[in-house]
Amino acid sequence: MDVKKIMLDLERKHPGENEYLQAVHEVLESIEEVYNQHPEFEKAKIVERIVEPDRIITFRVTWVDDRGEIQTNLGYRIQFNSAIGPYKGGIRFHKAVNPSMLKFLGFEQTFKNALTTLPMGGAKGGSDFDPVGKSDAEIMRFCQAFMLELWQNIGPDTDVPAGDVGVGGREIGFMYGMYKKLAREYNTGVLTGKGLTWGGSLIRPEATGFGALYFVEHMLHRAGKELKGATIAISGFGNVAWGAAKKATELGAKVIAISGPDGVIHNPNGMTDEKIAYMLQLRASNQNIVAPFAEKFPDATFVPGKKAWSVKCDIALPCAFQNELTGADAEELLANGTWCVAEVSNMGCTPEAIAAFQKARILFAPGKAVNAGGVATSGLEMTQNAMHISWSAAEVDEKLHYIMQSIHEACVKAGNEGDYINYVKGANIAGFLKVAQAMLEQGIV
Ligand code: 2IT
Repeated sequence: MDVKKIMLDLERKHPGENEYLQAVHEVLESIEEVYNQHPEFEKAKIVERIVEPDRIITFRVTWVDDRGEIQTNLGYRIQFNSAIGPYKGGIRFHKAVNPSMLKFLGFEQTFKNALTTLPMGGAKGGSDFDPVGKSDAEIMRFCQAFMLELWQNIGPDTDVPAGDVGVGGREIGFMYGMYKKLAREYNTGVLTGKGLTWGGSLIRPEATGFGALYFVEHMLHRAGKELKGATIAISGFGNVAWGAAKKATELGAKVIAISGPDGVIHNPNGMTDEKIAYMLQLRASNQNIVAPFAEKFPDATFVPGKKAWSVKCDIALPCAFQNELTGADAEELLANGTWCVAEVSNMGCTPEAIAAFQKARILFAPGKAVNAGGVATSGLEMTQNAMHISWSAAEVDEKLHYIMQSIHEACVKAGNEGDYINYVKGANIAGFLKVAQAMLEQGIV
């Protein structure tokens, strides 16, 4: 494989798709050596095939806002790879959504899903609909209009969407309601992240954050360190940040920062149950600001315009958006003595930030390994739906534990560089080999 040549070809075919090109480059760089030891991959042109989505579905979504004005957004579903199972991945509602963003996410999802040990292919969808400032009724009408277009492309054995940024339990509920009306079937397995009274899995809301902390526990344990007493800075305050804050606090760490697009909350005394519960209220308000946290809890302070990475911490957990932690942020964290960074958001760190952490030899793990507990628990939700049963919280949590441990082991095995575990390389190689092998065995399709 000639990484340079493949990247030049892709840049020519997909000019300006920066997030997608960044995600592909990171994976190709990591797998190059292993790939070249497998002439059968080269012969079957696995790399040339794996970097392009199977198909992209694009549609117009028109809906009426509360003032009676007609609004038009763009909707997408990117069915990236179905070598190891039906397409699976979240739906993102954010004003910056475009094909490049969803292609990067679908590409990452393919390898992440392979790491989970479960049979799921990779996909991603979404819209440039901006939930900020929208009423619940507007969100419902948008979700219904979105599903009116999408429903014929999805199904429990075809493609199973879930939530992502801007899409949580409320939105999944509205989308499922419309799906059910159109399909005239009670096909719960068509979406995951559902409500607990209609096919949702216990622990799914918590799973991305919980799984991330289980992964971090394994990383720390291997390095002879522990979570108890460690200070943690978390970016974001949504569903993923909430689960991470909850489990980190339960395990004895102190969450000293959360953040939003408006600035950072310094929280020197750590989290309480009340504070953690309030994060959910902030998210549900559709305002996308974190400042009210400091009005509600006087021992916390709000610093406008600053990121979570300006706070001195032992462990940094990006939980918000891609490329939210830059090279400059990485230098600031390192100067402040941070010794572990685990991406909980997808591609949360820029390539410069990752290079800085790896050069400093601190613990660093990529999103596709750390945050895989979310989609893994979606897989467990699909299993429960297919069996028409529901497992207890303890059963799901135990399976999630086992999956995160397996992912950690796979990363250590494939990313062991002797004196350093390169978790980026480990996750990319382990995920790639599984998908590539399946593609090889299924012929040229
Ligand atoms: O990025 C992700 O893995 C998710 N947004 C969850 C996807 C899923 O299908 O549960």
